[in-house]
Amino acid sequence: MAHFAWSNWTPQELATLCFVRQGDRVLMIRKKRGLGAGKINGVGGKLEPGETERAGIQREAWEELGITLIDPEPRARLHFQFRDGYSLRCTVYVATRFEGEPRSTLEADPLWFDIHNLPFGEMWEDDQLWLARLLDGQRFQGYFLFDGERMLSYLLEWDEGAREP
Ligand code: 6OG
Repeated sequence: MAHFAWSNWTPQELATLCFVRQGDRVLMIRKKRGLGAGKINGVGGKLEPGETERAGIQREAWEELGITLIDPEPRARLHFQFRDGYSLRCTVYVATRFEGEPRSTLEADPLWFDIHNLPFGEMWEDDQLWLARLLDGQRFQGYFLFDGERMLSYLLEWDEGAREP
């Protein structure tokens, strides 16, 4: 990471991600399409042109699972630089409530996990560095360098003091 100039970084694309926490359970998806197909992740995806992040995460939750998130709260920003030149910034939300019954769609299958037994072996490599603390109410900025699916280096900056489970 030492040789990457994050200060002048501008992402090529913007995306959102949301993890739904209800007590000790977390709602995620197995993604069927797009970047990270086959992996387990939160609902989310790239923003459409002119779309706000909040509208984007609601659209993705609806398209992927047929649910409407209630008061999703932005808690983190992920900055991804890939070796081939692609770059993506992703805002991560946590929600505790939603409307509708999660169902499988062409884009995703819903999956619930115990918060103490998250499926890191089937998730993007960066998630194990931050997901438990995020679900515990902490906020952060993350900077990650990837070569395809392999994480080469990372930097996490946790907000001091902010904690709202
Ligand atoms: P669509 O192709 O579905 O948008 N995403 C990542 N999430 C994590 N946790 N780690 C990564 O490491 C990721 N790369 C991409 C952001 C892609 C979706 O996948 C997420 C979006 O929600 C590299 O439109």
